[in-house]
Amino acid sequence: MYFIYLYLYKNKKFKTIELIKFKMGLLKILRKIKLKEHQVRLLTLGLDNSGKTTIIKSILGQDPTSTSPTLGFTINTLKYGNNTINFWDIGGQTTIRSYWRNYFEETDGVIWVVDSGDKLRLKDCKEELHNLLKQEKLAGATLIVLCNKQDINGALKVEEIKNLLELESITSRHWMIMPCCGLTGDGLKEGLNWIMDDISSRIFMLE
Ligand code: G3D
Repeated sequence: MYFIYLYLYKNKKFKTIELIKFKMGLLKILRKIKLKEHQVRLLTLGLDNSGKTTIIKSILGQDPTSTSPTLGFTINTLKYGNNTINFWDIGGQTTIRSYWRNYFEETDGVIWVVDSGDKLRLKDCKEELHNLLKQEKLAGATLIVLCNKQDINGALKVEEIKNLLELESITSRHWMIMPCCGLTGDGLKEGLNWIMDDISSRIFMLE
């Protein structure tokens, strides 16, 4: 397809407007292929120790208690109705965060995991989240903030985290915030359903 495009372009068989139409048609075809394959790419991000791996394991029905720090990234696949979700679990240590951007391409949704008991690092958490949302490649991605570790005594509630992370200032994308507990799996099904519903409706709208 690309070579046909190059040939036509180089041989001046297209005017600019036709080129734009051709490009848009190409994009539509690519989107349809993606839809047909029903591949959804979700990035799981957040500060280290927030519970990203635990949450993914819980969602996948694996033992959530056997985690070790994610130093690079892992990809896990889950069948979800007609879709296949690819979860990218990326390490959150300070030294790794600058590499997050290497994984942004083609992302449909971001699961931002917050340790609701880690009050000291919430400012850091807010800054990282807002920096992330500035990334152009993530412009269309749906965001869900999961307030993890709700079982911990004194864990911050959803409303408090929403305010501390200044989520109301996010106006250019669909977002949601929900409570959860990675260890017990509470709230994860609801969170996953919400983000998948949002992504499905967005892809449908683009059709
Ligand atoms: P990360 O992938 O974000 O770095 P992990 O985080 O999934 O490795 O989890 C970090 C620690 O938090 C783990 O404890 C894990 O058991 C714990 N954790 C994750 N989710 C919950 C939760 O909902 N409640 C509680 N109480 N703890 C949770 P360890 O002790 O292995 O470091």
